[in-house]
Amino acid sequence: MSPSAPLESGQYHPSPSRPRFVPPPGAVDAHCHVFGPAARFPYAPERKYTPGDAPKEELFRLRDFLGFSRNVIVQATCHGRDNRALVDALEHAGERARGVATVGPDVSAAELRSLHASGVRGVRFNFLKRLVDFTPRAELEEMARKIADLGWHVVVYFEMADLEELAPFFVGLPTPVVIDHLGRPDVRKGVDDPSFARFVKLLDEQRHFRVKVSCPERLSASGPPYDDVVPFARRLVERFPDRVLWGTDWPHPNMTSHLPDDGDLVDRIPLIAPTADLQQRLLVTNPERLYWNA
Ligand code: 0GY
Repeated sequence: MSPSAPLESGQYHPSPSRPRFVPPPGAVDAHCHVFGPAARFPYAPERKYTPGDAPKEELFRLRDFLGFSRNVIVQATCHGRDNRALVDALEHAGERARGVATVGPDVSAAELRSLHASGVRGVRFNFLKRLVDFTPRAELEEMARKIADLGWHVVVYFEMADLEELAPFFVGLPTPVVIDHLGRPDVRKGVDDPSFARFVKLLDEQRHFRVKVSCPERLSASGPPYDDVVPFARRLVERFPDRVLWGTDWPHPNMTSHLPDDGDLVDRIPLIAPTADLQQRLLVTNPERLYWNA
């Protein structure tokens, strides 16, 4: 793949390899972002990082190159509550994309209806201190109440070390809950560590929770090809085959150690979902139910 413009930021891989794994028809990359372009969609003043531009054209090119049919584009913190770049990408993609927005507690019913018409089906609550300032729980609850009637869900991003404190809040949410990036376990502790067992138990008990088996590049201690993350993802896929989602996380904001090769990430899929049936559910059935049939 050759990007249309040279990379200035060095933020995403300029020439990912073509994956050997062929995703099934209709496959969804259920976690990716668009950034800017800043000249048209400025980054939020309150942002904690400033990415290089990663515009929709590059995302759609990557989608096609990797053999995917559809994207779920997730509003990233660097755009704050300004969802214009997301909406622009969704409107250009039509039925080939859905979105997850960031809103405030004061969001109006008309704004939510407009986002829904553009393809938004969820909001994201981010609890990573390096990415966002604290938002009072009452405000998050207010947002969740407002979106529940639309059939939307809440995407949550947190560190597994914070799960115990956050879990009661998640359990009380009136919507489905989608957990980002395997719940961010400390993979050095191994898949049988009690902290991961508690996470699995929470998913056992909360049947409206789902989890993205994404982002090995952020969690791995061993580095590419992220073999140390495979047992975590595979355990979740095999135990919750109807509640897992997969995504590239392109363009991989805040990765400083290396630029992940998106083709290599796709080639991890048969290791975490070893049968055609599991792959179909992970890549097609599950995201379709949540994003296209909601
Ligand atoms: C991700 C992960 C990160 C960034 C964000 O919204 C964001 O800015 O989520 C991260 O830095 O771990 O999913 O994109």
